[in-house]
Amino acid sequence: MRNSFDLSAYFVVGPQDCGGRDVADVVGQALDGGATFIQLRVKPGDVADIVHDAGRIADEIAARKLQDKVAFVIDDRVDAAYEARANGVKVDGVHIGQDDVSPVIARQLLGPDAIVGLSAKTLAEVEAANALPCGTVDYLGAGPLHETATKPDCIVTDADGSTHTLDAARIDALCAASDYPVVVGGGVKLADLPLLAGTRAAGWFVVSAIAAAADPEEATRELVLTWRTLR
Ligand code: TZP
Ligand code: MG
Repeated sequence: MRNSFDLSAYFVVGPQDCGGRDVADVVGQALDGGATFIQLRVKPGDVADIVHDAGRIADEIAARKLQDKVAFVIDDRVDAAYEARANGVKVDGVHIGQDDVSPVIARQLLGPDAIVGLSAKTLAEVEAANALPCGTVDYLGAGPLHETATKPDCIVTDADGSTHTLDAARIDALCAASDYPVVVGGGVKLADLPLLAGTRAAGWFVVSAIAAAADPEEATRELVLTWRTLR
């Protein structure tokens, strides 16, 4: 059976985001603060490095007995997720972008029990995700709420070439159109949670609000408790 998952407090992180701190330690702190979903996003990364870090992050999750509560996926690299799972590392699945391997191939490679997340930031991308074979995709990731130095190329481009970030109305339009839960991120900080909580988003995702915080555990706890109060 596919693990159920909680998108409400979704932490995306790789070694490049941790200011010289160990990525598995930072994930451990985020877990102690209440993160509900972890994505390992290594830029750049080769399979061996990703599988190594994935094993250490899976150990942090297991040490807290959170394997059935906190989902753990790898960004982009279906090959690394496949290899990790083949080596007995508890990776639940992948999060893929529009330019990565197709979600259908990811599903075929990882099997029916894996979690497959897909980035989709326009109505056209949401509708294309809806049209995929049933059971291909589990959730969508949308952004950015704000332009962000963590992923400078993340911006929504309309058919006429104009670019924009998301706002509450656009988020609600994506959520209403989507057959899947939608998690929203990109420049999200504590102060954005009231706006997000007023939308139909299933949760928020962040990199720097946790990874670059002086105290990642406390930063996560503040986000999680604030979200719980708002929802
Ligand atoms: N996908 C869309 S924006 C983004 C990703 C991975 C980066 C978000 O990083 P931050 O630091 O929370 O703005
Ligand atoms: Mg990607």
